[in-house]
Amino acid sequence: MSGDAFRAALRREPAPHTPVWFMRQAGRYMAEYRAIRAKASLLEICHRPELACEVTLQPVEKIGVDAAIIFADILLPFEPLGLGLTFTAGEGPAIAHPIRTRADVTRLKPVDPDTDLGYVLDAIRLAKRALNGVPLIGFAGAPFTLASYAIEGGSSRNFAETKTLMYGDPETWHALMDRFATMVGEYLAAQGRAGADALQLFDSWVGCLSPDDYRRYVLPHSRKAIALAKAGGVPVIHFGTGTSAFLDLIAAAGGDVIGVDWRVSLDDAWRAFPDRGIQGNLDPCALFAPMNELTARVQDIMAQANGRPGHIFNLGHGILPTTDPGKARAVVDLVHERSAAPV
Ligand code: 1CP
Repeated sequence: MSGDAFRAALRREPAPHTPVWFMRQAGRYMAEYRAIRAKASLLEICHRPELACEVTLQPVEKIGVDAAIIFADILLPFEPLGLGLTFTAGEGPAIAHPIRTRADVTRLKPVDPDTDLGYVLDAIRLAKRALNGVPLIGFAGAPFTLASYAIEGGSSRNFAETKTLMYGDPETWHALMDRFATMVGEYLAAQGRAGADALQLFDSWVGCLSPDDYRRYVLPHSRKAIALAKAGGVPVIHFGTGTSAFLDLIAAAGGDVIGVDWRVSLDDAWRAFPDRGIQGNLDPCALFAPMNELTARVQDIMAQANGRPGHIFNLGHGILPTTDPGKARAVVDLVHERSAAPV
């Protein structure tokens, strides 16, 4: 069963083949997703467990991945926090009340994941049953990446407002990060109780920091979030992009598996944290390359992992909306063929 491969890799045990899934695997590159999206907004899909469940299953059926990730978004907790969340077509998320001052942090409403985000937990319970043994990943945004959206008011290029608060008012910064760490840790633990087999913490934009800033302003908070998440015994995957300069610090936050992007080789990453699993790290743009080039790149990653237990094949960041689903399927088949134990 392919579910065994993912579960074994999470524990760094030998697996029948290298498990593979893709970040953002349920989404706009799939016609099946676009058909549902034509009838419901992103937030509506998230709020309705039966729709979220349906979208969660699509890449398992169509692409043949070894694990599903629950359909949700890292920004959903902004609704119960009172930040005002909308998604605008083409422009991404917009936060109505960005955080800039200590008073803004004090004003944040308490969040109880079991009630305020209960619809995500319901979707996990539904998907878990429908998946019939295929592992299900729950997820949340890491404190830094969440703080960047909350402070900037949306997506950002250089994180100027985020760093203005971080450098200019460290007390308020740490108060906000501590709030987010507790909330995210409790939310992930609740997803584990609802049935998730693994929990991924997305620190998508943390690579904008220097190693020293990461150590001072982020590490204690990510460590707290991961410790709370792991309390229920469900393994945690800690993912970031642009982290090659501080992989040792990412590992120090405590994840069981570390997700890395294509800017670092798997050999180098594994040297930085020999006692953890590794997830990655095909460039999402490699899926736009001709098939022979794509095959060579997949094989190169397999060669670097060299059959070492604890490798989960993935992209280095989310699959892009213009990707051909046939190419995604081809990568899954290649990884399975090249790693299957001879019979
Ligand atoms: O309307 C749409 O369909 C818009 C696209 C979309 C989708 C499919 C958004 C808007 N969110 C999602 C769902 C989503 N978001 C999933 C489930 C799909 C899956 O993985 O199978 C997941 C895991 C996320 C996580 C997420 N949301 C991250 C972390 C992962 C990453 O790619 O770094 C981030 C940063 C977000 C914020 C977000 N959500 C959506 C947008 C446009 C953005 C902003 C991205 C940016 O700032 O550039």
